Amino acid sequence: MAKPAPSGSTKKAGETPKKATKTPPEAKVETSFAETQGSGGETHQVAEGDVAVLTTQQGVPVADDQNSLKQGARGPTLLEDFHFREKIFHFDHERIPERVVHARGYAAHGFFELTDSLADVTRADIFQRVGERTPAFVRFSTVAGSKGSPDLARDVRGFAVKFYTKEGNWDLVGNNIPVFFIQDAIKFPDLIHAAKPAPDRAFPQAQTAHDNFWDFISLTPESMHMIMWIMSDRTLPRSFRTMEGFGVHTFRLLDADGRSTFVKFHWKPKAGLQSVVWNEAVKINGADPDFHRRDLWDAINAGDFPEWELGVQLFDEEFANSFDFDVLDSTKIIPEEILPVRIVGRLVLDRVVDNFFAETEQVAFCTQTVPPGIDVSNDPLLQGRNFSYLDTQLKRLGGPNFTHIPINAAKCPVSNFQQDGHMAMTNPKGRANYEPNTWGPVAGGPREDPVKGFRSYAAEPDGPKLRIRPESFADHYSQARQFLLSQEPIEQKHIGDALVFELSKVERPDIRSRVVSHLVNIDADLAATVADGLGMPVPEAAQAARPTNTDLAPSAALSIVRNGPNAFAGRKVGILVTDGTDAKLFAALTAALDAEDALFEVVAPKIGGATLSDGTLLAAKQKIDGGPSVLFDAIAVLPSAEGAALLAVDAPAKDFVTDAFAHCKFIGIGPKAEPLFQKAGLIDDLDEGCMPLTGAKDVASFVEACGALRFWPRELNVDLDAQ
Ligand code: HDD
Repeated sequence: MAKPAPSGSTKKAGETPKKATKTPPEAKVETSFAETQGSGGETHQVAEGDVAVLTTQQGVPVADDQNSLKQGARGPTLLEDFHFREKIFHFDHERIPERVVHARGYAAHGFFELTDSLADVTRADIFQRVGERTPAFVRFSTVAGSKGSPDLARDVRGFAVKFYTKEGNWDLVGNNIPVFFIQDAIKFPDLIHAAKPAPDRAFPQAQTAHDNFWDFISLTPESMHMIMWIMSDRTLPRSFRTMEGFGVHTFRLLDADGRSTFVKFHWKPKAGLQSVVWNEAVKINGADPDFHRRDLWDAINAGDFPEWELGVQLFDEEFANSFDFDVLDSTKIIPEEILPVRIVGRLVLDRVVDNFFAETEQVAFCTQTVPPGIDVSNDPLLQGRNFSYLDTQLKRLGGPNFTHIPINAAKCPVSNFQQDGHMAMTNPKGRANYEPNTWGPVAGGPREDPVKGFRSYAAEPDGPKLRIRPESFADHYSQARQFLLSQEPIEQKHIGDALVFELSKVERPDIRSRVVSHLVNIDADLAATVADGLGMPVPEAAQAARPTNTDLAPSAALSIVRNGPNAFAGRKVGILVTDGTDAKLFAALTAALDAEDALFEVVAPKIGGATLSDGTLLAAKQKIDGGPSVLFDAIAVLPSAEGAALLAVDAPAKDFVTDAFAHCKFIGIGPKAEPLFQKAGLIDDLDEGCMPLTGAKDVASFVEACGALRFWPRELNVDLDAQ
């Protein structure tokens, strides 16, 4: 008879994670809605063992929620049925407009902890006291897709952080890429219209591989630096946990005397940078369209709290004027090698939301929400955003009181004379709703505080009123080239591949050609590779407003591969087992993964699991058809001899190994697995990334090798374009 089942699911056979330094996660108790939610937002306590009575929104107990009120058993439904009407009315109004961009997103709560005081340059309260924690809420998103689009679209990721500081909220509304497509906000509607589905046919969804997008891009040379970033694997993150974040614009920090220091904000993931490959992304979207949100949910609930360091690049007017590019131009970076990033704090996400709509959907970020000591710059993209975000919340959340929604409300005192409006939730008592006044115990409050209050930087106006793009914004190619040359060869190859793929979906040859004409200004080799991939001649270089500066030094900080973790912690192995799998080998592998703080999922022909060689019944997390290898960072294939013979004729099992091979993953091969690799056509191609797993020694080498995340040399053997 089978022994009791160890869990075959994630996180070390279901145990609490070993990361002992972390606070154990609060268990997420699955409850029914009605038991926890009061209509006024308060919690209604229900005595243990009791079930709450179902009520209408007005609190009237409901006797029958199965049948509408009818005239006779088979008669028409009556208008008088207020319970039915209220229920349907509320359902009909459940949806609010999705965000016009960044509609698909996922969020979590956490805190920011200051590790290095910035009191020397800013009076912002959040940056004063080392060790102090400030509550934070972070929403990650894709840009172009609608709310239900898949997570692994090739797209920029939003990285929006709301800090609930003691002197008001601060929204740092950034992306996972430090530059942007356009320099002036007036072009934002055009950019987004071009990227989103075409208005006549309403496709394609959540992708840029179409004529409209590349038409706009080919006519917008300022986008070229961003194009290099979005064609890189930065737009295919493995997880929200493995991507950087950037404030993008130059902001200002202000000290108590109003002195200004320019600042650029960076988020650096503790888990290291990691992306997936394009073919894998396409398949993940089918296998698990919620791949990123599931990953965040699972990691936080397992106590493996995602963490980022906050870094700042600080500089003054003199540096700004000496820098080759305009610091107000959002299509440019300041390389870390020129201006180091100073780490000043950490962001930890340690709590999932209770209700997706209330928190993730209703959270409203606004770039202009800054506390005293932080200010905006004249970057024309940021200036435009400062209008757009407030405006969009009115449309999306329905009124000016979106700041009363708990997720948006400041966690410090709020007092002013603004009143009423739709859904006003925090309503002051008393008579005076104007200022100045002489009512109240202390006449006239609340009053301004000239010392504590927010003050803008006293910038001097910069000349006549004009619609003009400054000369200092005119270089469109130099940093695009610098980014490209900062990549490892495999990363450069992926950029070329992505351009060929995207432009192959563009139907008009003149648009393809115009895009490649810009690539000529970036790098002749890249232009030649892409032209060859498209089967077209290399066109003349596009006319450049400024010639490309080919002397910019590459920056190691821009490569994903060079900034990986070199460890397998937090990553996941898919272990394929069958009846008769060697129990000792399975135990050795899972123990080694445990020791590495890595995860695993058991994949088996049947979801009920497999009976191991010692008679243990091992539950499966995935049936083989539902758990393809694209869901894992590496795979181990440990069937018994009989099991391997069965798997060898099973298409999903063959896909499991061929996909892992094609995606350059490390593959652990159990002693009896050969028939599967034989039938899958891989047996003659196995390389050093395909490692035998026979005993403890092999297992240790395999887990160690997995720390490199991918065996990149293989890609040259599995890609026709590379041969
Ligand atoms: Fe934006 C949402 C990031 C340029 C107008 N943007 C939005 C979100 C992020 C960004 C992360 C989602 C916030 C959330 O999770 O709720 N946007 C950026 C970055 C930009 C940028 C990093 C360039 C540096 N955006 C930009 C411009 C405009 C907008 C130039 C308009 C002039 N963005 C919006 C918006 C959104 C938005 C329409 C849609 C939903 C929302 O604001 O709350 O106002």
